[in-house]
Parts: sequence; structure tokens; C-alpha cells
Amino acid sequence: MTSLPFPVERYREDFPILAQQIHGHPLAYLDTGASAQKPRAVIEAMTRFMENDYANIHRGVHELSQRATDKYEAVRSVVQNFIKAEHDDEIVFTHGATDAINLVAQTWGRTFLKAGDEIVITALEHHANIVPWQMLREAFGIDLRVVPITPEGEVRVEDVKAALSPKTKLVAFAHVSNVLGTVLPAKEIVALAHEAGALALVDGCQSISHMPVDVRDMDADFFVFSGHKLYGPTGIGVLYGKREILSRMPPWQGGGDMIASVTFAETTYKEPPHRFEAGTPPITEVIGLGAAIDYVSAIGMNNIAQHEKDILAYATEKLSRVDGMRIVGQAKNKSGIISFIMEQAHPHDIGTILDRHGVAIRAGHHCAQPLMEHLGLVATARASFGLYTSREDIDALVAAVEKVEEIFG
Ligand code: C6P
Repeated sequence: MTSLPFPVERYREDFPILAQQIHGHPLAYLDTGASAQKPRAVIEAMTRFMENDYANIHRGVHELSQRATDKYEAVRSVVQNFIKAEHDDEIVFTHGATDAINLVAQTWGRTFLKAGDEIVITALEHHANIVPWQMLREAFGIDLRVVPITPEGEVRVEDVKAALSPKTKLVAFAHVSNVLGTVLPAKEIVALAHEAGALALVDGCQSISHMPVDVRDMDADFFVFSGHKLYGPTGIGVLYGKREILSRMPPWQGGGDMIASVTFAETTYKEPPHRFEAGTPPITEVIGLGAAIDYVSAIGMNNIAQHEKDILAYATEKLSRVDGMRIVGQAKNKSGIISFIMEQAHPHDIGTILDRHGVAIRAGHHCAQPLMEHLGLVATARASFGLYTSREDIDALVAAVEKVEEIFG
């Protein structure tokens, strides 16, 4: 069966920000890995909510508060269905992926870990999946073990296996590397963690908007992501946790809305997920997240994944032909991210020159300094793709990179 071509030009019209010139060139936005642009459906859903339904939630007896509460809680089911969780109370709204990982570290970690226990991570993790565990190490004397990566940037299941021991309590890893684009074999890694008697946390920041995610099939105990990478707003993220695990975790932050009752003598807490949502949450942002999920779901995650695969292949082929270019990360299974370095030019210079040509990429260590050290690099230039990335964007990238080669080569 042949599938219909992906109507990227039509979808691009949904993103008002893309229709602009930067330094006299059409914008080629290739920094979706840092944050995705927002479709009108998200912008308008948030505006509509604030114009018609906005009030604080879970508190008021008045109509607006009840309406806002219903809309906020309805998004929990939207997220549940999107990641195929079993129950909607397994969806905790956080401020982002970083916040979600810290929540796990500070509640599950502080409750269930003791000196000598081990957490296994990989060499390609984002700082958000390194530093919270190091903070536990400082507080409790746990150990952190790091699974190496191959020269292609892959994580081999046998290396994960070798890092596990009876002391392993958690295996925490990125579903997709934000630097190399490597897609990790999540299901296999989770299964190995479970065999070793450990839990598994999957950092889905770079997978959630690029491929279908099924937390039950993956059997992840925790899965985290940020709304802003999924075409939604900043300030909202998700912690998925299995019901049985969340129910044994104490709250992290205390305050309004997470309590069952408070006296000066004693406080009791609500059940999850509300136990973990202290204070007024990012209400409008939750509405925006729901609209973003509706938007990508209407397009179809499989269609988005296929389109980005095509773009990745096109870009890889074209960039490989540029003199002095080295693509960093050659995994067989890659998502829409290409990190590269050039013989003469520093990645920051590449980023600046590309910007003068309207091409927005990220340059730097991408919040993965240990990975950079592992690769023997200080920085890379990184182009990252989304559902709106067109072949014209890639042509603009390649033309601008050729200019860099002319200047520095
Ligand atoms: N990566 C990038 O340019 P927050 O900041 O909480 O929304 O997401 C943190 C995070 C965690 N894990 C992975 C794999 C990530 O890629 C990110 C964010 C961005 O690569 C910004 S540093």
C-alpha cells in the first residue's frame, strides 16, 4: 500500500511564526529539539480558554471555576490516551520534564533509596537526567553507573545488562538522544531493568512529538516529557507513573490543592495525581497541551514519524556531501536530529552564519556536557526537525553550510 504524500505546506500554514523573513531570508526553523513552534490551534485554544472559561480550578463553587476544572481534568484523559496509559490518574501535570524527573528523584528516590543502591543511566543523557540523581548521590550516597555508547552513538542492550547488578534500583534513560538523535531500544532496556528488579524511567522529551508512544507496551514505570517540545506551551510537562508506584510515593511540594485535610497537628494528602500538584497549576498551559495533542493526533503520529524519517534521510544525504562536514551520531535507528561539526568553523560560528541566512539551529553542548566529553568535543551544531520541516528548509540549511565552508574552508 502506498501512503499519501505528507502535505507539509498545508501544515506549515498552521504555524503563523514560520511565515516570516529573518535577515532577509525565509525562516528555516531547525531548532525544534530545543522547542517546537506552536500551531494556531494551540494559540487559539489558550486564548479562547482565557477569554471564556478561565478561573482557578478545584476551588470555586462558581460556574467558571467548575468549567475550568472540567477542562483541565479532561486533558488528563487526553494525555492518557495519547501515551496509552491505563488510567488517567497516572498522569501528573508538572512544569516540564526537568520538574518531572526531579519529582521522581525527590519523592521516590528519597523514600526508597539508601546508601549503596545504584541508578543506571547512559552516556548520552541530558543534564535533566543526570543532575537530579547526582543530588541524591550527595544526599544519600547512592551510586551512579553510566552505560557507554558505541562510536556510532548507540546504546547496546548488552552494555545495559553489564551495568546492572542486584543493587540497581532504577534505570533512567532518554528514549531519543537530544544530541545524536539515537532512538534507544526502550522496550528492551525496560525489560532488562525489570529482570534486575529495578524500575525504569524513560525521558521522552525527544520522542513524544516524533513517534507514537505506548507506555504500556514499553512497560515504563515512569515516562516524562515537556509540553513545549510537543507544539504546546512552556511551563507544562507530564510525569506518567504506574498507579501502584505513584500511590506509594509521598508528596514532594506541600501547599494548596494537594491535601485531604490540614490541622496544625497533622496533614493528610490527596491520592495521586493531585498529591503531586501543589499550588495553582499552569491551568491555561494544560489547555494548550491538550490542544497540541489533539492537533498532532489529527495528523497522526505515524504520518509525522514517516515525514521526519524522509526529511532526516534527505538532510543526511545532502549534508554528507558538504566538504569538511562530519555528522556526529550515526545510529541505525535515528530520529530527526542531526548534530554536526565542520573542520574549520566552531559550532557557534556556524550557528551565527546560518542565522544570517535565516536558518535557526542550536550550537553548543546541548545540556549534555558529559556526552560531549565522551565524544571528545566541546560543542556541535544541531539541526532538529518537526512536522513542519520541509525539503526547502533543508536546502536552505545546506546552502548556508556551504557558505560556512567557503568562509572557513
Ligand atoms: N532539551 C534541547 O535543546 P525541559 O527543559 O525540562 O523542557 O526538558 C529537558 C530535557 C530533558 N531531556 C531531554 C532528552 C531533552 O532534550 C531536554 C531538553 C532541549 O535539547 C533544551 S536543553
